[in-house]
Amino acid sequence: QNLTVLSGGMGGARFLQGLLHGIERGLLPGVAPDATVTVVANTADDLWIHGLKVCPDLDTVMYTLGDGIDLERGWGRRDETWSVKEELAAYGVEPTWFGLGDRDIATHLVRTQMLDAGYRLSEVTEALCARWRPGVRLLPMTDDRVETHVAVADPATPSGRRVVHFQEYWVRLRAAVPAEAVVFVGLDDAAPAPGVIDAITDADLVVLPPSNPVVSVGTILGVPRVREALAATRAPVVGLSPIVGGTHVRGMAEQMLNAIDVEVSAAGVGLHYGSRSSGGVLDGWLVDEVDVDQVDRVVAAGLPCRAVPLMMTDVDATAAMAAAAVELVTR
Ligand code: GDP
Ligand code: FO1
Ligand code: CA
Repeated sequence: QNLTVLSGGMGGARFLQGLLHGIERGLLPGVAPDATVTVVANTADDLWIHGLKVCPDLDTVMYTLGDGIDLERGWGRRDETWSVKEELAAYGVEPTWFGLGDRDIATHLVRTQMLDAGYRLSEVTEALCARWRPGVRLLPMTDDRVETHVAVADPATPSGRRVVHFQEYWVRLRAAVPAEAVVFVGLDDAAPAPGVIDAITDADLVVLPPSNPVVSVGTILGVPRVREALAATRAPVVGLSPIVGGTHVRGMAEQMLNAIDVEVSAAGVGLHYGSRSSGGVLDGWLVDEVDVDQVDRVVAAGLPCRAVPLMMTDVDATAAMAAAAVELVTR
């Protein structure tokens, strides 16, 4: 059996930890312990910095499942040092607001060297995973350059707006100002990376984990041909809400949903993804128990929906979420 997961960084990675735990222990109804998992990861957070190509969501999944992640930060390497960052700051080299750890820099050096030698991002990712052995097949959503940029108010400019890279919005501005618009530079011209479409059409189950619905899952859905593959696949497609009790659990999903005028609620996100029977992508949608009052609205729209505990407090809790997701669309 093949499961395919469309993932961002931290939320998707934590979900994947629980999913793999559940598969290994036979906790998912009808899913054999030897089932394989393919991850299609968002690459629109990527940025070029100090001449290096940084891929936050690919690296967060790879480091988390490869047990190299810094658990407290949720990104970058454990046991990290910051000498290069300090030296760059001493030279007054910008940007100083985005920190690359010394160990993490090795990943970006390998990636940049391979890209410069003509390898595709998917080949680079495969090479990096040969070391980290994440236990999943990790695919970038595309090998083409795509970057999320965010428009924020700026009274100093003629238009009253300024566009910044997503990382500047999130890391330097701390998403503390409203996102007036989100732009996915290059997305319309991007081709799905090798294996991405097959991973969706040949899957036995496709999961939209509790990742950011705009800048993680939304970008993957925006890669040309991905939506068609989801509409065509024989696999059930099930999603889990990243919005609990009317806001995100962490990050900036609320600001991103506001930017695209989507209601910041578990039902709002589920209906935004839409039921496959009405042109959307989902066959089932899980919301947290605190949002049980929203279930009827989702069901009334033709999308099967259940309220279950949806906080990824540990791998067993996450495995239970994965089991509920499987149950919702295969029973
Ligand atoms: P990022 O790329 O690092 O931002 O990570 P993702 O996009 O994969 O996931 C971010 C999303 O995870 C946020 O919108 C959070 O609300 C969501 N999230 C984080 N922890 C939990 C959790 O325990 N339960 C649920 N339901 N969502 C969570
Ligand atoms: N997040 C921060 O808040 N501050 C940083 O300095 C920072 C550096 C960084 C370097 C590599 C990397 O893979 C991720 C990094 N992140 C940092 C996290 C990053 O913004 C998030 O992982 C996602 O892009 C948000 O979806
Ligand atoms: Ca991300």
